[in-house]
Amino acid sequence: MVLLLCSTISVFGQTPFTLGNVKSHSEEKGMHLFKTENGEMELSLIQSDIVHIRIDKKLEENFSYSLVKNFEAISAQANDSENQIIISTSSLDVTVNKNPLYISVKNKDGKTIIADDPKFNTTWNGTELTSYHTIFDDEKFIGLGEKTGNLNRRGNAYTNWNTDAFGYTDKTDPIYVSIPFYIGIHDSLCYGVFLDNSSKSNFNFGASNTRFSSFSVESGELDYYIIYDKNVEGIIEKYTMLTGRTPLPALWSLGFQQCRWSYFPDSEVLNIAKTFREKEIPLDVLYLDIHYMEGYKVFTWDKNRFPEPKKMLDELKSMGIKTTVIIDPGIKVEKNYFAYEQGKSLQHFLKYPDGTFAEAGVWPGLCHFPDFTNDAARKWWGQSFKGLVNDGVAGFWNDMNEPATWGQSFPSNIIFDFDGHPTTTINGRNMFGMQMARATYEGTKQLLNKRPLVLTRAGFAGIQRYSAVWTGDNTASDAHMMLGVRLVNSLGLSGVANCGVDVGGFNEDASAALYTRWMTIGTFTPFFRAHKMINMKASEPWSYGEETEAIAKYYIHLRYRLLPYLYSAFYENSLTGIPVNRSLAMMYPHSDMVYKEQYQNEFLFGKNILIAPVTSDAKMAKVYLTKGEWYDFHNDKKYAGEQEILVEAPLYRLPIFIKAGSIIPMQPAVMSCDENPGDTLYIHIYKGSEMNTYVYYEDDGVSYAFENAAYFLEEITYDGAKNNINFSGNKGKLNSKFKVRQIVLHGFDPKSLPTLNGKKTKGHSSKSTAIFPEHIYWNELYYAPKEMVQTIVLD
Ligand code: MIG
Repeated sequence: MVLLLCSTISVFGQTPFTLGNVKSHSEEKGMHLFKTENGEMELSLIQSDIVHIRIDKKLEENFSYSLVKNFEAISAQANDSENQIIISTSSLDVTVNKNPLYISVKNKDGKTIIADDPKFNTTWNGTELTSYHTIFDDEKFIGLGEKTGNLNRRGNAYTNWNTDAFGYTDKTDPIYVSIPFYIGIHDSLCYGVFLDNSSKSNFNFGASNTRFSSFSVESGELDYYIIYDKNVEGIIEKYTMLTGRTPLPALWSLGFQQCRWSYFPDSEVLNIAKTFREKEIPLDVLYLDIHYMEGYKVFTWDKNRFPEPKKMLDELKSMGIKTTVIIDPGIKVEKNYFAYEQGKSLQHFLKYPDGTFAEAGVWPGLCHFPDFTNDAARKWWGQSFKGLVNDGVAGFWNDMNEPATWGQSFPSNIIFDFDGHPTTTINGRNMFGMQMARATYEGTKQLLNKRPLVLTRAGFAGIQRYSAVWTGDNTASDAHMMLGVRLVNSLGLSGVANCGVDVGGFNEDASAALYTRWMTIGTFTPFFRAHKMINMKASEPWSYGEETEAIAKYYIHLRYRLLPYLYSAFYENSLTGIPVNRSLAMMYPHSDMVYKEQYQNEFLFGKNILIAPVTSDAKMAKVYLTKGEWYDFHNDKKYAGEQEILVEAPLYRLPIFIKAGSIIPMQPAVMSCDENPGDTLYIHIYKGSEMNTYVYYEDDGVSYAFENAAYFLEEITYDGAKNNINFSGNKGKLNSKFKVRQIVLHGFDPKSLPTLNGKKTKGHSSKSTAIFPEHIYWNELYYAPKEMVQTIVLD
């Protein structure tokens, strides 16, 4: 019998119905199977604080690209009574009510974390299957990856369907990447939900209603995980345990990157590179957009524009510059074009149900598309980079992989292999970009035998294992600059730490002020690349006049000084999934202030540096400082936390604050990561009262030797109460490239210098040069700060 939600609602014979009452329950090795009037549910715990639930009319074998492996059920105690079953672990009590079936999850304090709406619970509406949850009055929602809108997603609904969204705004949904994972926050607790289904899904966080939040799939089973932890960091760690973490990126890919649609011919590319060097503006990566190819055919070079690619790439290399080329998924249908002929004879292209190759128009004209969900096709694709790798290309930029095609509609009847679990566009579309990036990553990693740079526009949950993500075709506006900060912060909450935006804005011309401000914010973005659309004003740092150039140069230098700190943050991310850019909501989820529109863009860059992004026209900025004490990075002025402050914020002065007790390693600026930064590592310590441990990590930056402990790793502990700094000694097998370590103390009294590993130290006062060792005053005209920083240097 179908349990009617409301007997009067019936749309053309389709009446929404729920799972209904439990008819039978069985358990095998911790896996509980419930058969109900209208469907089936499997429920298990895969560890004490992660619940795995699957619901469908009839459950079948499941397959997931997002998970790093299959997670088995653990055995948990189950108490079966007439109306309910309670499954208990050391962290959770999961109650399954039987008549009708609905679930609630409580922590050990008896507080409800998440609970089905008792009436709607899990509902079919046509083929759409929805899980409804009671919404808490104070509940907030963060994450869901690359989604526009506010930090707190309450009151909004979103769809996951990878889409080429040129000219998107703060309201456009969906855009390029889909990550069906969010974090709910209420009653001083938090939880995560990961919906593991790549078909189109919808999330409603109390949009147009005050009763429930919900998530649904338009087809297939509802397969989801409820993740519990005491804090948001713990939830992200567990989510990335399920879906994977980002392997250490090449150090050079964290330097400054310059792009444009498109630099050509070769002489123009070399000119850009030389101008960076002449102007002493650091640069590690230059990009070649679609014009480098012959007729937009992937894996080819345009012979007129780039007659000797290897020679050009070698010349760039000698300047310390790596080259990244764009690679689109569409392969031109053209007789005798090797990629087409191979793909055709090996049958690696996506097909229609009648076995003919699917086709769509893109840049090269009519194209076929590799089935990246087929293992053999992925390997073939990966090997196709051989020529480019031999020429010396080190970075691979996967664009248009939503996929984007002229006309925007990739038909729904295309067959995807799904690694032996054939399906159609309905499940394949959202997975296409991620599997393309995977094929690119796996292939180029093998060919290079070094860490490749892979950048993708589309992706799905788990994309962080293969590629960096950029947020597509943004627009040169203040609103977009701020939206970009939120997108990066939200991607970080959703497992993707290595991400960035087109700094300066892709679409439309930026004003000098906007470009300048964006470069200062871009400095604190994990992936730092300026890019510009065809026929628009260029976006090199010197394109907007002298003042902009001076400020951009200063901030890019600052980026390079911070590389030891940034690299250590990526190292931490590779082990824990904790992002590099951290929305304040990650550390302070229960503070109402961090969600206010005025403050929602603030984030920590790494563990210790608070950035308060401001618009281009602002002269002053209101900043909310969270708990603890904070130092203004520009002048060492100390502020108490948990207050709103007003600071000067002209273009050269992005509001940057350092948490008291912080340890921040910095190096002298270099023109590229190929250049030796010199002998001295500067370890900045900001006086505080609490104990703080910092893990400093260093390796060769390019190879995989670190997997065999060829790294330098040291724990630095600063104990404010004991006024002692402790160095653990190297825990790896590699010596540090820095022979000298200089400790730079901020906010300390010269009369009470800290001890070093318990021993007395001497120091000498230094006027201000510590934070900005070489460059802050090189152009005083524009931005010498009024106050001087008082620091003490311990050699
Ligand atoms: O149809 O390759 O988002 O970064 O410059 C546009 C040209 C194709 C879209 C990308 C953009 C890139 C552009 N591409």
